[in-house]
This record gives sequence, C-alpha cells and structure tokens, in this order.
Amino acid sequence: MSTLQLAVQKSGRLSDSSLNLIKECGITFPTRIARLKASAFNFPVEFLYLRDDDIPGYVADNVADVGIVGKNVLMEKTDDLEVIKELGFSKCRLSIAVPREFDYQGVKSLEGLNIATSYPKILSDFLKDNGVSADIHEISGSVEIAPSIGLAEAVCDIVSTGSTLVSNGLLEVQVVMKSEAVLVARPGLSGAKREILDQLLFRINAVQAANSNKYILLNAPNKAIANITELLPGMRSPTVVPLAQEGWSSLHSVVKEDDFWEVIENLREAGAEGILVIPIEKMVL
Ligand code: PRT
Ligand code: ZN
Repeated sequence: MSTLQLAVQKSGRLSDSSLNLIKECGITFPTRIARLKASAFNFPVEFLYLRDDDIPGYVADNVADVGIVGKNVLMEKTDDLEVIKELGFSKCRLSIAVPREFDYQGVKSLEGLNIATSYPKILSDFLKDNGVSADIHEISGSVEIAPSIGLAEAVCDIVSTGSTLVSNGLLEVQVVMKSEAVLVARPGLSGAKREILDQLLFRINAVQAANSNKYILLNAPNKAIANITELLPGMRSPTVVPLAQEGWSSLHSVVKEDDFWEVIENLREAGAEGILVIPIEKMVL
C-alpha cells in the first residue's frame, strides 16, 4: 500500500499549527516526535520531522512527497514546487526596515545600501524588479541587530507584530512579500500518492471551511423571515422551522466568521431574537 510522505517542521513556529491541522483532519499519530519519522495510525501518511529550511529541498528531491512550510522559505529555496493550498496560519511578512532616523523616500532610497537578510534570493529579485542596485549581506539569524553593530544600513527580515524592529530602533518601510504556511508538492505527483493527497486536501478544506464559519440559530416573527433571509447568505438558504408559538419561526443558517458581528447587528434590527451561534466541527461544501 502506498504512503504519502509529509514533511513538517520538527520544532518551531510552524510545528504546532501543522500538527493541529492534521489532528483536525481526524488523523492520529504518535505524539512524541523525538524520531525523524512517524506513521499515522489511521491514514496512509508518514511524517518526516525536519528543519523548515530543508523542507522545500527534500520535497523537490523526492525524499518527501509534500510538505508544510512558510511561503517565505519556499520562495527563497526553490521555484520547483507547486503550492497546493494556503493554510492560513503562521502569517507574517518579509519587509525592509531602516533605522528610525533614515530619510526613506521609497525603494530608490535603497540604492547603494548594504542590506542584511536571511532571504538573499527574494530580496535580490525584489530589488531587480524595482531597478535598484544594492549590496546584499546574507546572515542566518539576528538580522535586526545588523544596523546597530555597523554590519548593514538596512535589513530585510520577517515581521509579525513589528515589536522586534521597534525595540531595535528600526522602522518597517517596505513589504517585500506576505507569507503564511503553505502545503507544497512536487508538480506531477500522480497515482496512489496523488489520491492520498486529494483525500488529505478534501479534509483540510472541510476543516478550513468549518473554522471560518459559524452555525447560527435565531427566532423571528414570520413577517420578518423574508428580510432576515436576505441577511443570511448561508450555504443555500436558511432552514425555517415553525415555533410552538403561533406566528414565529426558528431560522438556521451559516455565517462567515469575518462578517459575523455586522450580520448579528443587522439581524437584531430586522427583528431576530434569541440568537445562538455555534462552532462548526467540519463543513463539506
Ligand atoms: O529550526 P528551524 O530552521 O526549523 O526554524 P526557524 O527558526 O528557521 O523558523 P521559525 O520556527 O522561527 O519560523 C518558521 C516560519 O514561521 C517562518 O519561516 C515564517 O514563515 C513563520 N513566521 C511567522 C515567523 C514569524 N511569524 C516571526 N515572527 N518567523 C520568524 N519570526 C521572527 C522574525 O525572524 C523576527 O526575529 O520573529 C521576529 C519578529 O517578530 P515580531 O512579532 O517582533 O515582528
Ligand atoms: Zn529555519
């Protein structure tokens, strides 16, 4: 029987969210990841626990079939892989930052500067696209201290909250790319392995849809049903069930997490009462 080899980060910012996603897909596996490899108990997948930097190369070289890695690392390491799915966690951006007192007037201000980064390929492509020529100084960690120790005049580094830059006297002036965890595969993965990947994707889609939607139940006078139905985009149209009380109904539907508060306000104005909002476990569209 065929098995899909899935490379995930052994320990770091991607690890917990990657393994949580797998768990939410109903896939169980040994919890201790002291080993390099582990097989799932109930799904034909084998995990390879690796450093994130090695994941694109291992997938490209056929050691693993698919992997979960930050888009920033993927773009830096290889152009040879296919992004199968954006996973929506470990979101961050790769940005250029300069010392606070620097008079930044746009990308042209980077001309001739020495820029420290762990992402020389992405930075070099970005500078080329913008017609800027600058010196790239590659360092593997603590990029944010480079200007204060005189190693560089600017940095290009991963930013999440921005507090690391601020505490090093730096100002984020240019987003080079936005990143999040992605599921990647070798192009042309076929046969049994492709089938397993498709099953995994089906589950990931159901988990993501469930996480970004809520089930909503509410009571409303029958005369308000038409208006309320307009406000509930739902999957098709709301389920309407009569209440024991004459002239009233219960409506059931699904709302997007992002629209949630706005929808609730509008529903109340339209006459909805007793609104219940419930998390969805899985959602198959
Ligand atoms: O050991 P291994 O090589 O596997 O891991 P690693 O240390 O290289 O990577 P890790 O675990 O730190 O990050 C893995 C991935 O998480 C990155 O490639 C990004 O895709 C993503 N990610 C999300 C981040 C951050 N947020 C983040 N904040 N990666 C790094 N940071 C660092 C950043 O380098 C900077 O030092 O956090 C600092 C900035 O954070 P803020 O919040 O102060 O802006
Ligand atoms: Zn790394």
